[in-house]
Amino acid sequence: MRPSDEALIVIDVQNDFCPGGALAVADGDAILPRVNALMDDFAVKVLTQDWHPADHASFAANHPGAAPFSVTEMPYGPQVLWPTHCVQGSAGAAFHADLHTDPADLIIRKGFRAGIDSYSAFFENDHETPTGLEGYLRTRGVRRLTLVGLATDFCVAFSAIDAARLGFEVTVLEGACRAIDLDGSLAKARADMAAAGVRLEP
Ligand code: VGL
Ligand code: ZN
Repeated sequence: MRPSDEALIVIDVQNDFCPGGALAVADGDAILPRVNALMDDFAVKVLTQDWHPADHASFAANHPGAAPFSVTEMPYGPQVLWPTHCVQGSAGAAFHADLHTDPADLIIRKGFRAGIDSYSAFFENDHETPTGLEGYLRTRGVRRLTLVGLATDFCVAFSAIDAARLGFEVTVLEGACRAIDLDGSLAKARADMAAAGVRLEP
């Protein structure tokens, strides 16, 4: 068992990001055995859940004429317009049935404000509205984080970079993640994580 100052953060292992889902990540479900095994190793375990209202501004369907995967300008910067996914209470927003959710200490939901997306588990996409996860981890005495989940190049990378900037020691286990890889986003995310001091391990 890892010491109590280390936490496992499992990012968005939800049906919509797995094969058959609305924003399926290739092989997204392949990470499940390793993620479940890791949960047994860590004293502190947090799951995140992408959790959008139906009128969410990140959905292409809410921008007449916009194609999924196009990019628009939001008040907080550029935003990819996604297929409608992880709508609050839908089957797609539920955790994958094989994910061991019972051992989790905390489930943190993000992206629930209609006007702003939240890739990171720490801050919404304006990079300033906190989710509360930092306070939870600090008050539990956590200093080191291991991140796994979906998708490597969006929610995992944004979470890892924010965590490193907040002063946590961060490792991403790439073998327990899968990427969307939109227009080179995976290579960019890997470089950005490395530059932020995130340790990338297989
Ligand atoms: C994610 C795109 C939109 C993710 C969430 O979990 O990486 N990507 N919403
Ligand atoms: Zn989302």
